[in-house]
Amino acid sequence: MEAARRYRGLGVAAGLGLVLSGCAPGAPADEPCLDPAGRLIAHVNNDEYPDAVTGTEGIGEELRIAFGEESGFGEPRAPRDLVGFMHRYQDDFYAAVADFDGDGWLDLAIAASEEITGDSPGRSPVTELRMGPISGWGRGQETHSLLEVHMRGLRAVDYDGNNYPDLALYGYEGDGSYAVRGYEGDQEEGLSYRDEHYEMYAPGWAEDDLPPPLDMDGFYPACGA
Ligand SMILES: [Ca+2]
Ligand SMILES: [Ca+2]
Ligand SMILES: [Ca+2]
Repeated sequence: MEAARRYRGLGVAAGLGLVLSGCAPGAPADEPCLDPAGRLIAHVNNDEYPDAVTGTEGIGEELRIAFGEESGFGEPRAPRDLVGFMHRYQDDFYAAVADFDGDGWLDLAIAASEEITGDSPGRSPVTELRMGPISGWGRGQETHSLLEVHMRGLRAVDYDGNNYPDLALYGYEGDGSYAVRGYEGDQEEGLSYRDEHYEMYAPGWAEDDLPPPLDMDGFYPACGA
């Protein structure tokens, strides 16, 4: 609540700028930053209140977005809440956020999967990249399809250390095997799939197999710094 109050002044300025320019959303006025509690404070949707993102270090199940409101941050929303009405009754949900195309708005990678049953992988009904700003219920400005795999994890990473966030996907390949696949982010191309990040694993834990999560401290300044 404290953080929302502290950043509101900047948020109001951003809202005003949009009204005056009267065009499609430009970059948000405030750069994302890390607050003392380690939350990523950024404009996720295109309103005047900064939002708080947490849980970026796991495999995407723990991601939460608390949208800013007049009275502070609202109830954090989980990937299930953001996936869309049609798919919220799937079994498992994964999401990762980062500005994958470098336009200043956080983008949402999101997947909904059924449980693994039997040896064949099937494919997840939702494997999408939604370009920000992202609405409070997870809708983006544009939606792109990610690889049609049986998703078991999503994480924002940095494969090449080039200051653009990348995306690692963890998927069930069938016969008890899992694979990590990777996209690289780029300001001009957006995310592009890269064969060289394909790695196959026998049964194992996603958290051990995925590349390390994006180093938030390295990517984002401290709020107010
Ligand atoms: Ca907001
Ligand atoms: Ca973006
Ligand atoms: Ca990168």
